[in-house]
Amino acid sequence: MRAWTAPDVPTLPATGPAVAVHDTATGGSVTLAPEGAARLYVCGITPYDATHIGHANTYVAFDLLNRAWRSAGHDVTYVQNVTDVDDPLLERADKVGIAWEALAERETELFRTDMEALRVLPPAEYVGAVESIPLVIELIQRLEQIGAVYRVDEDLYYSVAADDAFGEESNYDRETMTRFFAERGGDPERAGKKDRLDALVWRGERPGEPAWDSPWGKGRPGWHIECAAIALKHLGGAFDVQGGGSDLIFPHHEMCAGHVQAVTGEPFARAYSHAGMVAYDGQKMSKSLGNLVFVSALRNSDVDPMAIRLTLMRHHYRDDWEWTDDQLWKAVDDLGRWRQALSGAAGAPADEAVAEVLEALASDIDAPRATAAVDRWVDATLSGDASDAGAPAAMRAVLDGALGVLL
Ligand code: 5CA
Ligand code: ZN
Repeated sequence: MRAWTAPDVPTLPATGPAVAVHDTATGGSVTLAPEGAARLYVCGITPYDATHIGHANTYVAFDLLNRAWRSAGHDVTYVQNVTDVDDPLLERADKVGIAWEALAERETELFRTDMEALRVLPPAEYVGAVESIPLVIELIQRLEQIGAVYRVDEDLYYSVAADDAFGEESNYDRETMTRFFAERGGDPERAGKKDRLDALVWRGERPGEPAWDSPWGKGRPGWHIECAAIALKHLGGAFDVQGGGSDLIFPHHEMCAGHVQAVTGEPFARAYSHAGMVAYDGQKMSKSLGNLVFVSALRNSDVDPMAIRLTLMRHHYRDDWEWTDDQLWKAVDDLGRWRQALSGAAGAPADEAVAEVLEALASDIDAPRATAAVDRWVDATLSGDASDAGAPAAMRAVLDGALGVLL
């Protein structure tokens, strides 16, 4: 499907260092030295409601990774899915009485405009689940050939025993896995499964639900097989980073990795990177709880999207944190000062700040450190240091190109 319009990325005044990220699987830092283009997959939205600040936090985090790679001189092949058929989408469409396709299309379009406003670089491939059904069928067939899937009534399940590395992405114990599996769309109690954690890969047709032809009868894809098939097709094996929010560590990313590793025998991704959860009113911001702050609602009330972006970047992407409006208003004020410093004919020398922004982003996407370096340059400039005529232009370029803040 169509992605969104790419913002211009200016040439930076300096080249960034090699990029390292924290890897959930090993618990350590992985320096990513891609040969050729860096390959990034980030799980996309399930489009049944508008983009909220939690989503935006995750996509801005991986946008900073994308930009850090580009700053280091790499091309980036970025792939993202849209879960445009799944239980929550069908349930919502049913509740509000509109066609699920229309709901998915409307919310995907809103997401595109939100991402554009936040200056998130679009993926090279933006791929829907529905259009990927042939890929899903092909991957299930490969799993079938190695005996990794079995039938339960009209459904097909993936056997977690098929991948020797099962559990090595999340590193959770069985009890934690079972709890998250039940909370996040799994069905540990389903009778007839070989292992409580085996994951649905093909859901046979149910009355009133959309269904597509397959060798196993009409039905629709399971959730994990969708991202596994899309990533394998568009990025190949052992791509650089699989990204998403930390609520996707298990079962989603564990199962995606399992599905692909079982058939290819090579790692799904080199690193698994997870953004923290944003809370609101004391709980994780989530569509099911309804405690949401929508990006579009803020934009509709004249909030500068760059202030939303800065509010997110004041937090380390791996931290869990709670959204409050005063952080947003603080970001609005900060941007006012940044604009003022950039508008002068000269400013404080910028070399150090430029280097620190690039260094911070390359070391596990440390946006708080990067934005603090900008603050220091702004403070020095507003205190009257106008010794460098090239500084405002250099800072403007690094803000736009590396941090995605166009002022
Ligand atoms: N379509 C699937 C992924 S294949 C899905 O999880 N969709 S989603 O719409 O529920 O979430 C989209 C992304 O936003 C995921 O990476 C998810 O981890 C992230 N996310 C959801 N809620 C929050 C939150 N409160 N804070 C931070 N990230 C969140
Ligand atoms: Zn996914």
